[in-house]
Amino acid sequence: MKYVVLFGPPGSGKGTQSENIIKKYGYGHISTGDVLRAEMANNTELGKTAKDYIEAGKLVPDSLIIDMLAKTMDSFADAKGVIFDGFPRTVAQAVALKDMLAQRGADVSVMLNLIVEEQELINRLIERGKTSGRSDDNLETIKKRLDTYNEQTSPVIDFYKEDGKLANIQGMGSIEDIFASICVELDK
Ligand code: B4P
Repeated sequence: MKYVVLFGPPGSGKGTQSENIIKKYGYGHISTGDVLRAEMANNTELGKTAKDYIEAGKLVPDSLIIDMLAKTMDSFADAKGVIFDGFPRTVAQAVALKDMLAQRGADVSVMLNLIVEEQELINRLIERGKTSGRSDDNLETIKKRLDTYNEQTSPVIDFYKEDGKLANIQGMGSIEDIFASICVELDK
């Protein structure tokens, strides 16, 4: 089974390309952002906690995210592959994922790192904010999310580089062209 980490800054196209991968490869999918938004919509305890972090452009604490992910891992037992979309976002999460997979005799197959210029990220998220209704898609929060990414999330790239799993993907250009580059990596 392939375990694929789909990685990149906010607005780099993780959710967009996950949909394409699911359609073509039939992999299972977990987006920590989607799960958190569902928890927020249902006003659960986790959702109420997550809301404050998300609206401040910060990361939800590792312990909550790791527990959340651990609960879903076994639901993928029969899948052909699994896409981790927006997870891990810290080195501690990357270590936790490695441990969770090792307990199942598995490991991450590849980390797809979507590379997109900062101004393009801002433009995409402002554009998405016009229709998404997402409380974190406004300029002030977008800038904080990018700072959070640069400080806490980008070190995850080195973690996977050292582990021999890093595949850089040019994330600027058409959704189709970017997906074609992703397929080259997944078909290896
Ligand atoms: P996420 O839901 O993961 O969202 P994202 O990073 O904003 O977006 P993504 O990269 O998926 O972009 P998309 O494809 O939609 O996270 C939200 C928040 O949840 C985080 O800020 C954090 O607070 C919290 N969170 C989530 N996971 C966490 C974790 N593991 N630990 C702690 N906290 C966590 O693309 C964006 C837009 O660009 C779309 O409108 C799309 O149509 C457009 N687009 C995509 N590709 C394009 C292209 N090639 N050209 C032009 N436009 C494109």
